[in-house]
Amino acid sequence: MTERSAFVVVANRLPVDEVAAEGGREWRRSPGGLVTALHPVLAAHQGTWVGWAGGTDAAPGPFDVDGIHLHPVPLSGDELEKYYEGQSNATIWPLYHDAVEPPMYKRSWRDAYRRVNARFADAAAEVAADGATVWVQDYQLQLVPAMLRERRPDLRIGFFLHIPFPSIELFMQMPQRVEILRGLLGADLVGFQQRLAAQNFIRLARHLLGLRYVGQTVEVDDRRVKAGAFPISIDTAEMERMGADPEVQARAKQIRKELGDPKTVILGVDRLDYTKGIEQRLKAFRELLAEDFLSVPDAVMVQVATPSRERVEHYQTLRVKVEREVGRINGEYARVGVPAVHYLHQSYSRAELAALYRAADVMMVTPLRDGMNLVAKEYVAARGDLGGALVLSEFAGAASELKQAFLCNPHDPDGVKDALRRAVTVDQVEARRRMRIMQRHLRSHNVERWANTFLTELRGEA
Ligand code: ADQ
Repeated sequence: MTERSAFVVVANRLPVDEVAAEGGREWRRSPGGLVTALHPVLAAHQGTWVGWAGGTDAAPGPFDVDGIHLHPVPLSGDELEKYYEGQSNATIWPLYHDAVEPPMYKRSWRDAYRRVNARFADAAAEVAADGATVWVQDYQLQLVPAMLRERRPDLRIGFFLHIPFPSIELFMQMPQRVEILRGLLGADLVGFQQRLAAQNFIRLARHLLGLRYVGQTVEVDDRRVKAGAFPISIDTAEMERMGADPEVQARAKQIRKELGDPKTVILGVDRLDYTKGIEQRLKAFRELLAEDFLSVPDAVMVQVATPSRERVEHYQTLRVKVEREVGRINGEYARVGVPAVHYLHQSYSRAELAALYRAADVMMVTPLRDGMNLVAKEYVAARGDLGGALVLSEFAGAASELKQAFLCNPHDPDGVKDALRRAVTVDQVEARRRMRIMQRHLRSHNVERWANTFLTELRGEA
């Protein structure tokens, strides 16, 4: 029998990657804030992480990495297509991001989503010790809390949604709406990035199921379900260290040199996703070039767009649109050997990202809607030199905290241009003042605090 844990994390992916090693392949902990934040809690409680290991061959049996038990959940090729690419990323993802692309609804996707969620619930029920705390993560697993409660009423169950939670009007489109809402209400505590999202959720419970609520607490049968805002953050100290690393700084210098030592380097770093506002940002850059406010080679833009969800149709269309816009800008404004936009459809190491952050005079984070956006926070934390300026969309969760950024409405092209103009021309004293305030905030509001606040509240100790 598997060893049972007093603390269990359930997430779509396990926090490990399979890499080539001496004598074959081995599992390594993947970089990322969530696992960094949860690692100490998991290690202290003999914790288990339940999730998909990647791949559609038979899943490996349970194994340990860095003192954490990992419990793989298998997915078939058909389930990957219907549960993950379909229901999670072509129905729920667009709907929860203000339907900036039309959500697609399919019965077979919903069925797969239900089946896979049940498998995750079974796995969590199997590994959780009596009275254990289980923390379920994100939109792929919204049915798990209720399914798990049915199997194991003794557990303390938390759920955190990393993406926005939509308004009632939008949520009501979903054919599976009652099932999803009931799924979430299986938790004792449901956490969101933003206060507004928590309010949407509470009002929805009344609207759709006629449930009573008092403050942030919904009454469900004889239980109380609490909703609240727990804005996620980054491992601030790690990013500060990376930004201060002499090798990273040397690399930043080299990047600027390779770009032709321009006066202004403008940077975008995102997963290639239609919620991130990449086209809007490119358009603002193009128009400022057209107006001669910026000119090549004095100003260049670097857009890193990590490949993402490449088998989902919306993502294929987006890639074509972004690459067409990059081609258009370079066609009009580049010269031989001097591109206007450097477009990189690649993944990078944390150190290379930190070097890019250090090399950029202006960082553009312009999502049409984003739960939080960690790139904005990483950029600020990497700038121990107090250099650089951040242009940030009001529609990113991060905007409620990083108020000293140059905020803009990404749906308004003139607004984006204006913010970019102000960020390019801000005087140094003012820019440094803004950076300093945002850095101070991130030092105290790091990902460790996020995890602790949620877990304290979940255990009823708050
Ligand atoms: P994402 O939509 O993935 O996350 P974000 O918060 O920006 O968005 O996180 C992306 C992460 O990937 C960052 O840590 C970034 O450094 C990294 N990354 C981006 N491009 C990369 C590249 N080319 N190479 C390597 N790494 C790269 C979802 C929600 C967000 C929410 C997070 C966490 O959509 O709103 O902030 O979860 O809750």
